[in-house]
Amino acid sequence: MNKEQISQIASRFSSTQIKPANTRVKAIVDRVVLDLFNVIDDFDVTPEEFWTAVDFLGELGRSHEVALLTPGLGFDHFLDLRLDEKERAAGIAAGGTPRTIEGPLYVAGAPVCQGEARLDDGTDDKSEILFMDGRVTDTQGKPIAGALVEVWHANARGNYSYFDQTQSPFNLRRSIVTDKEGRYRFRSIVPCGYGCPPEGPTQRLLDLLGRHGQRPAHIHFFVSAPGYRQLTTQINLPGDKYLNDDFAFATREGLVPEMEHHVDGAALRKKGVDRRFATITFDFALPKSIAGVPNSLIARTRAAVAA
Ligand code: MBD
Ligand code: FE
Repeated sequence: MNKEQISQIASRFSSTQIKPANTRVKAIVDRVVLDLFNVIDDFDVTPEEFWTAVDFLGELGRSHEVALLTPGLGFDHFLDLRLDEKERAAGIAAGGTPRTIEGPLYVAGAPVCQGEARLDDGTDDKSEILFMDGRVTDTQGKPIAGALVEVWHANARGNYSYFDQTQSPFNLRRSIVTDKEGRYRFRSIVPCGYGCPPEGPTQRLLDLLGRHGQRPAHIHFFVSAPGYRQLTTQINLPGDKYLNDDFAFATREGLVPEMEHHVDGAALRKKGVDRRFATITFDFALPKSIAGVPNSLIARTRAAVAA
């Protein structure tokens, strides 16, 4: 078929409207259908291949992996790049901490702590201990008291509580309110990188693309304060094999802080711990909200557990 015939077929289907449509949904669906008709024709997709793809999408949904495949195909990072672009165009102050993708594993309702928190439930006494601290400031470096730092990360196997029911509720998840100097600090364990479920549909597709499904070790944050733009970001731990080879394309300059490792007895005693620990200091800078520019908190379906 030629492009003209394909577009005639698609517009015949699109003109079957009998009542008012949502014009935006209709325009986008019409376009997606036309583009996929062209893909089928350009690649001479067989019916068997088509139905294999339909089954794949069904399995992706049943496995709750739709929002796992999207970062793997780069959609989540692409949306971030578009938000960056819109903020630049709106004249929003540079100098804020870079955003990066949320990922599919946030859970709302984590315990709220004032100034400091312990994230791990203490059951992992083998992993390196992590002490992380820093400040939330505006883009001029002025501290923001009472900012909310929501933090979540994986355990030593790369698994997240709630999705991994073997962990205690809200393990490695807390919401920390900054003190009057804008400071937060927490104790946790050093997380390991994440790998897509090896038997799942996402990894099966990645295999067909000749790709791995690994993320470097990382820690997620939502940082918010009244009058400022909400920040969704992550830090990566330096030295990870996948640091610059993240299947979800989320590593960004400015989000890889230094991490110091402490092993000597005096340092351990001073911290009151009985095994090696790492320290990270990282400040978050938030631009002010601007009237008329939508805030950056994105509405999407998220898991939530009553506190
Ligand atoms: C993760 O932990 C994650 O952060 C992303 C983006 C995708 C899968 C697992
Ligand atoms: Fe993650």
